[in-house]
Amino acid sequence: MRKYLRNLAAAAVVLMITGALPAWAHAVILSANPTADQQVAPGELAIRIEFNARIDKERSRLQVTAPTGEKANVSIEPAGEPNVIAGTTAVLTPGAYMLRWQVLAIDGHITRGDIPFTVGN
Ligand SMILES: [Cu+2]
Repeated sequence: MRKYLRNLAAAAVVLMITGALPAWAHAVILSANPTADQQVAPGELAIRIEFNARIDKERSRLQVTAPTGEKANVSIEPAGEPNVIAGTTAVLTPGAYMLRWQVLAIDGHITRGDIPFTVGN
């Protein structure tokens, strides 16, 4: 939490100096698996989201909400490309799911979003 606050403060300082958020600095998705509204096969799902910027993986997270409403965090693999977050879910059974991602770009800006997807046969 303290680190999080420090990052927020750092982002505020950037704002004061530049007067605006540099558009290039925000982490925006370039490609994702799953994509929005995709249907995937039952079982473990390999999540992979590629961004346009380097990501602080330790301070980013992936969370999957099951059809039951139960939320499960998915561990982000520490290795790999610096602009990609990846992780593998537990076994998913058929139904409607929501993948929530939140990432901290190395400039201190946090972005987040939701990717709805379906598990089906
Ligand atoms: Cu930014």
